[in-house]
Amino acid sequence: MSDATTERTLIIVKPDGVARRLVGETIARFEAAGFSLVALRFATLSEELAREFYAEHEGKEFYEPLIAFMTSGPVALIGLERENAIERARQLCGKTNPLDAAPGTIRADYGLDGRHNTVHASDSPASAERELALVLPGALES
Ligand code: 3AN
Repeated sequence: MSDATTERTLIIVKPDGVARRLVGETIARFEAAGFSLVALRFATLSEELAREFYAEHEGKEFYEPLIAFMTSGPVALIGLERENAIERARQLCGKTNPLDAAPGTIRADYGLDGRHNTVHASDSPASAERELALVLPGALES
C-alpha cells in the first residue's frame, strides 16, 4: 500500500563497501529499519554513467578522484521504499565525512574517509527520481 509520504530512494554500496563484503550488512540495516527492496543490481559503473550521475559536482576538486573511485570496481545499486525514505536513509548513512557521522551510522561504522565512505544515498526527491532512472531503470514504476 502506498500513501502520500511513501518514497523511493537509491542506495549505492560503493566499491570500498563491496570490496569489504558490506553489501549484506547494508541491506540488512535498511530492512531492519523498515525499508522494502524494490530493485537491485550489481554492476561496475561506466565512466560515462558515473560522470552523469555526479554531474552536479563537475568542476569541484573532488570530482575527478570521485569518478575514478566510483568506476574502480563493482557497486551494489539498491532501490528502497518506505515512508520518508529519503530523509531516513540519509540518517542511517550519516554525514559525508565518517569522522562527522553520528555513532551507529553506516559511514561512522565503516567509512574510511570523505571519498571512500561506503554508501551513497539520494539527497532529495528530485535526486532520487533522477538517480533511480539513471541506474535502476524501471525502479520507479515496479
Ligand atoms: P553525500 O554523498 O554525503 O550527499 P555529496 O553529494 O556532497 O555527499 O558528495 C558526493 C560524493 O562525493 C560523496 N559521497 C563523496 O564520496 C564525495 N565527496 C564529497 N565531498 C568530498 C570531499 N571533501 N573529499 C572527497 N570526496 C568527497
